[in-house]
Amino acid sequence: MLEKFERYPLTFGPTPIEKLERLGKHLGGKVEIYAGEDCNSGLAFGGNKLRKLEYIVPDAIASDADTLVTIGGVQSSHTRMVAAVAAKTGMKCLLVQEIWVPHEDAVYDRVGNILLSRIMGAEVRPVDAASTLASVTVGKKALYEVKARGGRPYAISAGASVHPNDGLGYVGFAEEVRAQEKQLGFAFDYIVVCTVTGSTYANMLVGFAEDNRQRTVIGIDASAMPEMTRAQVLSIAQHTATLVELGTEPVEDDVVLLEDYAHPRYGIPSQETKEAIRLCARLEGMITDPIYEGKSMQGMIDLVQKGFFPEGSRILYAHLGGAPAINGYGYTFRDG
Ligand code: 5PA
Repeated sequence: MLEKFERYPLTFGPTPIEKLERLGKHLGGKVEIYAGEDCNSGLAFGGNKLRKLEYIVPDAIASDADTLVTIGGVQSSHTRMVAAVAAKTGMKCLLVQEIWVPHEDAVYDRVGNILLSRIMGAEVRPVDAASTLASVTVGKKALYEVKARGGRPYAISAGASVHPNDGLGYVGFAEEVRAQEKQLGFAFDYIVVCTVTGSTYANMLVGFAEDNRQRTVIGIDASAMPEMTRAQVLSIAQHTATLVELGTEPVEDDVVLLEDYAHPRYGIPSQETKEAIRLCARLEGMITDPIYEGKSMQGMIDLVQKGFFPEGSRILYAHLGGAPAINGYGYTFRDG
């Protein structure tokens, strides 16, 4: 579905899929759990944004931009990835980092993702965020500022979602998994994916709709604004379906977004999220973060324990990166 679109390679290529044997056993051994996607690039620890950015960078280059401008929370992984891509493509980078999350660690705005962005040479601008409207204004101001300095900005939205081409990367993920399934000799019954700005999930859904498996992709909301996220997932999925000429239009019932795991709020892990992070770290040596992947890990564990997946199911946990954020939660995990 993707041949006609230009791609700027930022990832290694197909990412390995690994069986989480000990976690599966610990949870009763009735289902098989696999993970894939975490180690997808040598750029600044990789992650899901790179797949999206591979199809956005060609447009930025074609527009003759010299500065990538984007927005995210203080421990945004997305802003870190945009900083890495700017470095790699020889552009400048301005990052608006909004204070979305109340935090316990005094160094929250000095470590993890934001630290890496600074090291990669991005200009990092922390701002207080009062509302979505305020975010739009701050974003616009940043663009004006780059222009006023004589720069040529290219704006990338939060999470690289809602860009006309952001969907292609995760349609590609589905194509990649289908090829890997041929080698493995079986197909996954379910795919579990963390969801915030929506395009990772929305576009996996489109990719797996190709062989009618869209409802086996389970989105775990980490935004704590599930209605907004659900609407955004559907609208992105419909846009991408048209773009790749899927031939069918995703409908509301295709969006299986579970909202029980985002509490108490975006960026703050619940007791259950912390337990899930520890469990998968201790059984598998696999690191998930308190903002995103820890919540989808918690969701998957809970769903296995509840018997949501029929016995014998093979589940693919899409690990979307994000681990550097854990450094901002040193107090939370001070005793392990
Ligand atoms: C993010 C997003 P979507 O935004 O495409 O739904 O992806 C959710 C997600 N896992 C899942 C990780 C590690 C993520 O970083 N991160 C945002 C960020 O600013 O980093 C866009 C919110």
